[in-house]
Amino acid sequence: MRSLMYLGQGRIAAMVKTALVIGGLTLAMGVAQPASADSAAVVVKMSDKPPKFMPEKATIKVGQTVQWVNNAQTLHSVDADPSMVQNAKDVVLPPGAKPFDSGFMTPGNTYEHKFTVPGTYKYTCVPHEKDGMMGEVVVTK
Ligand SMILES: [Cu+2]
Repeated sequence: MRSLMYLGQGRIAAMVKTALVIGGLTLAMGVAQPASADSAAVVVKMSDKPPKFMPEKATIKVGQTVQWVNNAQTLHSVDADPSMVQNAKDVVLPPGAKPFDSGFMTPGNTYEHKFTVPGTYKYTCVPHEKDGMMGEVVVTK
């Protein structure tokens, strides 16, 4: 009888331990996710139909990072380099800001850019420039 009781208590103790471990893992995952989301001030997603940046306009503070996520099914890009696009007027950079370009982003890929110069940035997606896939980032001081 006694040994059975001990066995029962041992099992309960093991279950509590397992629950604590699972609880700890959930807690650790719960903490890790907001931390990674906080590293980018704004997330801009890309869509195929129609080809668009979402949101098309983002406002951040100087020193913050924008993360672009190609969660669509086709190639997209983030291009703020007038020499890389079809129509240089599709790109606007504030004075002193360096051009940037993600290159082709396959579905599931992300690209991040940290904005250190305040002002208005206009960029396009090279595969969909002619379709009017344009984005804007306003960086405030
Ligand atoms: Cu595109």
